[in-house]
Amino acid sequence: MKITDAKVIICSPGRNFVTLKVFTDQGVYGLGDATLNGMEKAVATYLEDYCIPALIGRDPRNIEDIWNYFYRGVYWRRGAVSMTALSAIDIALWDIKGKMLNTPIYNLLGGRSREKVLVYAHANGRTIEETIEKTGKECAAGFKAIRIQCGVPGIDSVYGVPRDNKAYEPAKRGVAPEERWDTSKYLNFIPSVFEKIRDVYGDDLHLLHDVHHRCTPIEAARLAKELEPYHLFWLEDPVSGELQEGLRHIRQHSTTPIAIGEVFNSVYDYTTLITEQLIDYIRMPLVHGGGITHLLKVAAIASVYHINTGFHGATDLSPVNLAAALHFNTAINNFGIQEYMPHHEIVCEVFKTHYIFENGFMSIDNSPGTGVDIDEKAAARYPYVMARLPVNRKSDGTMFNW
Ligand code: EZ4
Ligand code: CO
Repeated sequence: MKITDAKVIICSPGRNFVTLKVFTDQGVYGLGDATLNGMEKAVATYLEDYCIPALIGRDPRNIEDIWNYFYRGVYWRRGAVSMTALSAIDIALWDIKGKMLNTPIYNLLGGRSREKVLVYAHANGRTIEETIEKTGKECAAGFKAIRIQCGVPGIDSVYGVPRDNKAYEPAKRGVAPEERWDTSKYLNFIPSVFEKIRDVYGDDLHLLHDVHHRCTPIEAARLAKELEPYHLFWLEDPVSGELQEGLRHIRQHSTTPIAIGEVFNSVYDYTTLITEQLIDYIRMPLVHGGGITHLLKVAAIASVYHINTGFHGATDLSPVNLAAALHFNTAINNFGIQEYMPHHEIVCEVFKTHYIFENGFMSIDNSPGTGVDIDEKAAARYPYVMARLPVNRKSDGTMFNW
């Protein structure tokens, strides 16, 4: 069996997605997600100019070898752009294998470990009142776990909290906007949000919070400690994590569970964090972390240290990634939770999926491979739109040294 060709499809049904389609001489093709928010074209170029020419002619059944060819065989290893490209190749190859064997990917990963996959929703309010209201809406929709973000008095623009009450979308059209951030205002305010949410919704609901890397280790330690009474499911990306040892500060001061790594892209970003048990959840998603092949290894190492997965799953990760993640989450033992934000409804015109959300959980059927297909004619109706994630400065204009 041989790979005969591959192509990159960029479309923007509401937001940009990059999809890799790998063709074989058996008529079967595979799809991989290659979306890296704000850097879409860099990944597309790396795939088109560097990876695809080297992919053609290889046997798509040899996923492990192809993974190592594009990781270890490349002189300049790692990095978000190349790891996203490699993830897309890997997911497409697992899709092909599933289709060739007429079986869903979860079956290739050891079969079912669970009936359904716990997911969490987002409640993003500009004020505490709005956050309470949005949390109520997600509870009514059936969610058992909700990520709570809130505007902060005195800060104009809080990452991920829409100012205009529109859909969640941290990327803005055009060149990256510059925003101002004030960590002390944020730290003084956030515990009061969780106090009110617990007052209104009680103790059963799982609550999560995302710091988006906006603290130093000692600031993050203070936040984790002050949020302790509200029993968070996790505190996410409390620091950037580039300095893995920095997480020791947080652990020394608090029992709030820590999730990290939606911007990581290899197991080597995690080694100290895992082996010193400095975290509780792995955030690195399939689409940016080297695909199923690499995350299987990361999850296996994490499992030895009682660490679970909690993959990134915002709307800028395509339905191809979500489907692959649901297979992965269905199969592995140390799954924790999956982030889930429903895609804009026009995304369904382009991507045809086989997963459902029901009463707080998601499940995927036994369609072969990932179970996702792409309608290329529909994709062509939504051309690429330039959009970038914001840059933040302190209130006096200094760049942060997070
Ligand atoms: O900032 O997906 O946990 N979710 C997040 C997301 C990410 C965006 C980046 O593209 O932090 O909002
Ligand atoms: Co996050």
